[in-house]
Amino acid sequence: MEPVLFYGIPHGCSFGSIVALEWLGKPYRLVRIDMLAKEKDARYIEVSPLGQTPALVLEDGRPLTESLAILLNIAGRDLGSGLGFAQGTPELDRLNSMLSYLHTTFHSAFAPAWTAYKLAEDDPDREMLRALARDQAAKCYARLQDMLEGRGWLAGDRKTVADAYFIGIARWGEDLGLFDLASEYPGLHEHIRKLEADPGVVFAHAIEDGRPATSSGGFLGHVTPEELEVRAAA
Ligand SMILES: N[C@@H](CCC(=O)N[C@@H](CS)C(=O)NCC(=O)O)C(=O)O
Repeated sequence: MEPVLFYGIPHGCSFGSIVALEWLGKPYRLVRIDMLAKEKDARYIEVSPLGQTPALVLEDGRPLTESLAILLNIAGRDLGSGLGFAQGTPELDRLNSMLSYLHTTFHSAFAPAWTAYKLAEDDPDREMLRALARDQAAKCYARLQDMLEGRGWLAGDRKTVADAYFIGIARWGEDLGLFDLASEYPGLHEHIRKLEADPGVVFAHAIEDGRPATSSGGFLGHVTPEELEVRAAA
């Protein structure tokens, strides 16, 4: 079977992997995971032992977890797509550096606010956690805005998997009610606006929202975890 991506709702960071698959344009399928469900499907845990999305089941049935590994796997499937770069090039160094920053600093900045999201409205820790997330994420938005100054894309002179990953995370500031990005970071908001108009991003939103979605890439439909042949991880 073609690669199968497990993506999480609501608003998981797996959004970026859906966008990257659309940009690649090669056949793939999706499995939808409700991240707020109390019980985790046993087949899902077989693919993703930590119970996190994204996870990609490869053509030979091997599961691949972790966004960066998945995004680089997708980019490496066709370097001519411009989504990634060849080993040993300065362009790949910049892409890897950007992806690492987006994951270890930007994604992590929101963790306290996601913890707060799962707490009761009157929980005494809620506002402290949200303030911490806002403080951390503000530094990231400012740094990303600076890094984009005079550049069209986050890494390289074309859109790459870094832009795909970025757009799945950048929305969290407004999703969580922490920022008004248009007024606070107008330069960065311009990049977000450009990406939001991209057909791959429009497609990924429709998929997450459960609306009819028109693929300009290779989307072949959803499958259930039961329909997959999963090999044990090496
Ligand atoms: N290090 C993992 C983190 C993935 C991650 O944080 N996924 C979240 C959604 S953004 C998730 O699946 N959360 C559900 C849970 O932890 O129960 C990666 O980069 O792929």
